Amino acid sequence: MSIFATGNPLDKLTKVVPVFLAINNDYAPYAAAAIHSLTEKCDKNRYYRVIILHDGLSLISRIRLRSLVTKNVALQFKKITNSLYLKAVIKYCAREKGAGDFFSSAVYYYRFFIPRLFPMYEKGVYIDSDTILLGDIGELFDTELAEDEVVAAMVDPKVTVIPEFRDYVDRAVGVPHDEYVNSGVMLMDLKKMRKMHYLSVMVDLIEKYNADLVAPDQDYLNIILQGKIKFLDPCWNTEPSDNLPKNTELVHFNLFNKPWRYTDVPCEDLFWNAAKGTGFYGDLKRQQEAFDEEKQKEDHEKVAALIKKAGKLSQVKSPLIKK
Ligand SMILES: [Mn+2]
Repeated sequence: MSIFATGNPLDKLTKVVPVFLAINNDYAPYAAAAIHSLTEKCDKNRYYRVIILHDGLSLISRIRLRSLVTKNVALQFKKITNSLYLKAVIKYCAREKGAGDFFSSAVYYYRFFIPRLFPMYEKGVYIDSDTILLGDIGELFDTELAEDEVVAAMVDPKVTVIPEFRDYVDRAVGVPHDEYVNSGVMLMDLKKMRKMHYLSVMVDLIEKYNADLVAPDQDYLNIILQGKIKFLDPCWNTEPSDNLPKNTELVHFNLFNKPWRYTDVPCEDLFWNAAKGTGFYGDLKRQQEAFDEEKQKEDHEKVAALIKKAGKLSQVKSPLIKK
């Protein structure tokens, strides 16, 4: 048995690249496509450990995800179980919801449990399950952070182009829109996050203000780490388009036009090629076929409600903004 197979406390010695995803059972098929693309595009001479944070997965999901392991990519499941922090997040997510409450699952916050739950790692990469890799994730892991930088993430392209989001971020979140990052792809300095008690700081904010926000986990990240974020090259969190920049390393199907819902969307081939290598392909095809006009209408209404909510919240200054 190789050292690699003996578990993660030794990962530090063997310089394993830890890559985290956070999913519920519904996201398992998309995560599988992302992981499959990772195994195809990673450096075959390095070792990687994909760690899936979840809130309960079916047996079939586990079997299909497990079958994605390769000689140099290990896979591990970690169920996020009860803690005072999780209870606070679940309570916050369960508060009365209105139209435009898009990100209301506790799973969105799991990425910020990583520093506490994985003390054996000093650094880690987090990727959303709606991503596809075109390059080696190890290169993102190798990105150097300056002494005062806690995470590396990319300025959110949707926020720059949608006026309601831009105003919301500038006024309600209180972070200049050209510094506001997307939390879907991050290099995290776990040591620094532990040192500053990131999770505890976030939960304190959640409990103190119970604030109504558009993208809470991401808004808190930007508030807590303002001025301590390295801005990643856009190649690591690229929007799907028919003319992808040549240096694209990762495509993020963020917010709209998910290829498992719609046909004829940019970069759908990248997604389906990756999905083909997973046990979920048939399920995903059926899911897309079942996404009829009525469901598409619902989806569009949800997105419109999210944008409207951002516009409404941008009218008031959030109590979260430090005076
Ligand atoms: Mn995403």
